[in-house]
Amino acid sequence: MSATLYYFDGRGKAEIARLTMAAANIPFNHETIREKKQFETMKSEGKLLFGQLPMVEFEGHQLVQSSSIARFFANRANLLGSNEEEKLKIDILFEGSRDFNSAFMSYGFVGFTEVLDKAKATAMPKYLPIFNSMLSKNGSNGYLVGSKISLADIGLLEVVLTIEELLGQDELKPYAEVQNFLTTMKSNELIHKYLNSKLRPRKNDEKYVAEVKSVLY
Ligand SMILES: N[C@@H](CCC(=O)N[C@@H](CS)C(=O)NCC(=O)O)C(=O)O
Repeated sequence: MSATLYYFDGRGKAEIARLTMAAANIPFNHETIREKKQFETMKSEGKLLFGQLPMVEFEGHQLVQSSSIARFFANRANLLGSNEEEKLKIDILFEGSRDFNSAFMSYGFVGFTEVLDKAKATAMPKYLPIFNSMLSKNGSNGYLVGSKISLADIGLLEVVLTIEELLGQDELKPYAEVQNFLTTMKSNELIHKYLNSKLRPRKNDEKYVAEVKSVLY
């Protein structure tokens, strides 16, 4: 059964859901919210538990909260670990990746260069060495935990793709394990297919920021 994702015409808080549905091989289509009226109608129909997007309709569920949506689909595809220790590691590393990713979430909304300068000065030197080290401790096989893709990898992938696109590959040069991880992830057939599809939104630009603001405020 396919899923329907409701979100703006960009990555934002929905991208982790898109990447996870892709990795879990769940077909999905996108309902783009461009006008305040659409958002208000969804809220008045009680479709958004916290009055927020993203929301995914799937098998009668109206799924909200981006990390919960990702966990739900990761669980369907056994991407949450195969024993208690793996499950705990994957969950902790996934949450860490969400914290890391939040450094880029306001890209365009509180300036473009300002967000990148701050991420370069704070989040990147904090998180990249940790993830690099965890990849090394797991045996340098391109995965954070075990020997196959997990939700932790999907979380890290989102932020590493952002760094590569917005700041360039050179930023990753001091982190050989992260570079190897990125190559491994990009060679995953399902991820590759999604990243090269029309479902993958473009990076934030002024038009996108204006559209989101016009819906929310
Ligand atoms: N914790 C939620 C936050 C979602 C969220 O903040 N969504 C924004 C759009 S990106 C929203 O709908 N804001 C409207 C509001 O909070 O009233 C998640 O991760 O899904």
